Amino acid sequence: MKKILIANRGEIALRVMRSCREMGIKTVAVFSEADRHAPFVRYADEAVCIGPPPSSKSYLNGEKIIAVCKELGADGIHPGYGFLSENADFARMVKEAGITFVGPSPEAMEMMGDKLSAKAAARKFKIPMVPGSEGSISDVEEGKKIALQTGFPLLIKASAGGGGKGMRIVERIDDFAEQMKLAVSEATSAFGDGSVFIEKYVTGPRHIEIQVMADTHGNIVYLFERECSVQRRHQKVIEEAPSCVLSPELRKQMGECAVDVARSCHYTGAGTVEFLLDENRNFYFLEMNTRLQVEHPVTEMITGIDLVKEQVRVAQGEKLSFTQDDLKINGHAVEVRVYAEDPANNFLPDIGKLTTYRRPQGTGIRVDDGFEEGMDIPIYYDPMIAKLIAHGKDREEAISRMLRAISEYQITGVETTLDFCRFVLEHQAFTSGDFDTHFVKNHFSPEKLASVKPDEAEIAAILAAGLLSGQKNKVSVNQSVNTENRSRWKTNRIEPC
Ligand code: MV4
Repeated sequence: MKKILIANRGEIALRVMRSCREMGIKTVAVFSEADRHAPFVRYADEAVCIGPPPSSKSYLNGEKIIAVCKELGADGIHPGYGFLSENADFARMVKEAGITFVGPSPEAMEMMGDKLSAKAAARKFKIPMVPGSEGSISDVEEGKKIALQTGFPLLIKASAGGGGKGMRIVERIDDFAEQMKLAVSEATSAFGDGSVFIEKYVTGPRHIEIQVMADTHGNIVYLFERECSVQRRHQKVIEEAPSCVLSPELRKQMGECAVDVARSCHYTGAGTVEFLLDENRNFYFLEMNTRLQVEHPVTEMITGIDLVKEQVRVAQGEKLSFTQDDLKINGHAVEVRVYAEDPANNFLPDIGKLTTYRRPQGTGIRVDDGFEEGMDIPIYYDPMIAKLIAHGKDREEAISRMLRAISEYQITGVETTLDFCRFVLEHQAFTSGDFDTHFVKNHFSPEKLASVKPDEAEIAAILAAGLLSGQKNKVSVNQSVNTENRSRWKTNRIEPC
C-alpha cells in the first residue's frame, strides 16, 4: 500500500498515521466540520471534510468515505476503533470497491460480532465458557427451564450486544419472565435483533483480554494479556499489562485458547479475545473484539511490537514479522484514560476549551492524544482527552511513574478524570492487586476526592498572603490549576495589577 485513508478522528487517527509515516505510506484524513483544526487533520498528507459534526453525517458515512478513497487514490482504509471499525457491511463495501480493509474479513467480523455464533465457533475448540444456554432463547417457558438448570443469579445477554449493552441480571426465577421480555424488546430496538441467551452470573470477576495477531498464511500468535478490571459503567478507567494475577501457566493456557478462538473464525489482523476470571482463577470466554482496541498501547509497551504496523503488513498479505517464541514480556505498563468528565458530578461530560494543556514527559511515559492547548473539546464525540501510558521494569515502577506523570499533567478549562485515576492508583486494593470489576462501586465515592480543590485553596492562600503583605487593593494570581496535592510555589506569582 502506498496511501491509506484513516476512517477515524482524534488520538487514534494520529496514532495510525504515525505508523504509516514510519512505513513510508501516505495518509488521508477524513474529518467532520467540528474537527477542521484538529492535529490529526494537519498531520495527514491530504485531508477531506466529509460532512457536518454528527457522526451519522460524517464518520459513519461509509459510502462517502469510500468515494473519497477512490477520488484520492488511496489503496487502503484503516478504521481505528469505534465508528465503522466493526461494521461488516462497511468492510465488505471496501473490499468490493477494490480497497484493502486494514482489519479482519467481513465473515470473521460477522461471526464474532454475534455473541452466540462466536460461542458456537469457540465451542468446537473446547474453549471454557460460562454455563448457560447454548443458543438463543425465544420462548419464556424454555428460558425458565434453562434458568433453573443454570442457577441464580444469572444474566440475560443480547447476542448482538457487546461491552455490556443489553445485559440484565436476574436474581430469582420469579423475575425471569419480566426480565426476559425487557431484554428481548431492548435488544430488538437497540440492535434490530432480539436474540438473547442465558449465562450464569460470575460474581466479582476480573476482566482479562488477550491480544492476538493473525496473518493470511495461517500464523496466529498471542501477545499476552491486558487486565481491564477497573471500569465504570462499562467504560474502562485503567488498563495494564501484564495482569498481576496470571501465572505463566495460566497465561499460556489463556493465550492458546485465544489463538483457538481466532482460528475458529479464520481471523486475520489484530483482535482481542475477552475472558472473565473468577475468584478461583477459572477463565471463561466471553466475546471477541475484531478491532484495534483503545488500550493497545500497554501491549505495545511490554512487547515492543507496533501493532498498527503489523496490521498494515498483514493486510498487505505479508507474514507476521515475529513468532510466538520471539515474544517476551518486558516489564509492566499501565494506561489511564483521561476524560473531560467531572468525577465530582457523576462523571458528567465537561466539554469546553482546553485553556491550559501541558503534557507530562520523561522516562517511560507515552501520551496518545489528539488535542492541543486552546482547542475546544467537541460535544459530538467521546470526551476522551488522552491516554496516558507509563512503562516500568515492574508494576510498582509503572504505577509510580504514572503518578508522577499525572502530577505533571496540567489541564485547565475542563474538569478531568485525572484525580480520579490518581485515587485508584493510590488505593491499597489496586496496588496490592486485590481488585475486581466492582472496584469503582466498592471503593469510590466523590467525597474521596478533595472537596476543596487544591488550586482554589492555594489561590485563597496567595490572595491572603498578598493582602497581608501590603498590596491592599489589587492582588491577582495566575490561574494555573494545581491538579496535584503539591504546592506550585515556583509557578504562582503574586503580582500587583
Ligand atoms: C458477565 C459478567 C458476569 N458473568 N458475564 C460486561 C461487559 C461484557 N463484555 C460482559 N460483561 C460481563 N459479563 C457473566 N456471565 C460480568 C460482566 C461485567 C463486566 C465484565 C468485564 C468488565 C467489567 C464488567 C462490569 C460489569 C459486568
